[in-house]
Amino acid sequence: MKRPLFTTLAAILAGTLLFSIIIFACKNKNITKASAENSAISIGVFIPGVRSGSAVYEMLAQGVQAGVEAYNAKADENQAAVTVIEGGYNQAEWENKITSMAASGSYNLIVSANPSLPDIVSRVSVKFPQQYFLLLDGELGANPRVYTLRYNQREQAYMAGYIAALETEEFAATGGKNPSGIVRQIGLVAAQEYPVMNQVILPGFLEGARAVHPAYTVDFRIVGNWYDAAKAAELAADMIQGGGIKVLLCIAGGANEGVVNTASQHGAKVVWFDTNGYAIRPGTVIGSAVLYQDTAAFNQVQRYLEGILPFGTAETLGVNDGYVDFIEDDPLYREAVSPLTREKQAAMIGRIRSGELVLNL
Ligand code: RBF
Repeated sequence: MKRPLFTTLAAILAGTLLFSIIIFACKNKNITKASAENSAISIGVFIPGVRSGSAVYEMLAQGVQAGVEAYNAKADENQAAVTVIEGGYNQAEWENKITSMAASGSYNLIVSANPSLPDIVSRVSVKFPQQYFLLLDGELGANPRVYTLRYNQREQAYMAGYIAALETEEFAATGGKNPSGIVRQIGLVAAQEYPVMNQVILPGFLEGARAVHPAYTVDFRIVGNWYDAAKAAELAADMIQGGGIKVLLCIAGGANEGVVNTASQHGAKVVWFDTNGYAIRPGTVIGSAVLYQDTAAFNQVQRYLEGILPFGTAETLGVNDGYVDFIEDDPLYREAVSPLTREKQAAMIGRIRSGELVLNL
């Protein structure tokens, strides 16, 4: 009688032990599997062009990278990783490239920036409705998987136009001769035409100049791409020598270099866009109307990683949100521009900051 009872107890004990071991092993396996799956939050950055030479794209890549690093430093598990993919200058290929990124299923989030992306992403999103997108420098409302942030570029261009006209006025007042006879004209060299350029930046630039004097006009020239510095130099030379333009704004990525070189050779001045450009050619670059795309990318990626990025919404941020600015505190600005011009520019910026001058989109 004793033996069977002992055997039964031993069998129960052994069975329980074995069961526990199996459960423990399974649980452990589940934990390992779960953490392996969640450990990489994958973010893909699509550069619509080439990173080098285009400050807006440098800021995009750096901002995403920094946002992910800041998050990883705080998070124990679920670390995030970034892959940057350059789309290249052939804009006809971008949609296929973004489609491949979405089709790969490799990215929890695809980040990109420029005003042509919302249309492309709308089409890709129909084919891959699960894919999440964060788009800067563009606008798209009402797609539940897409968040967009654009900058108030009317303010940015207005501040550029204002300094361009102030500097041109100063040139005329100090007896500068203009061969064309058209004194109140400023220049804009753009890489290509696109809706934001034609409907926001060019009109904003002119509006800023006309706030200095209503007679201002803009000589608007197109390079045809975002890299041809020789072509941009040719256009700038014609504007300066033929048209008597004294101040030019350039928005042409890598081609900007040609405008700066030509301007400095002919005693003309340049207003820089998107980043602080004074150090590029001290004395020639007399204004920097900037946007903080690095901060925007950093902040929005953090929001995404914290699970609070409001997909389906479109935000517009400007001077009073801290995303658009004119750099006044650089010693190279103080050296390049007269105290009176700086004073007038500062007063105008003060009017935007105080809300007296409202430049909504
Ligand atoms: N800006 C650049 O600096 N480099 C580029 O290669 C570039 N490519 C663009 C392509 C398209 C189709 C569009 C619409 C804009 C592009 N931009 C580029 C302009 C950029 O988005 C922004 O408008 C300007 O930098 C002015 O803030």
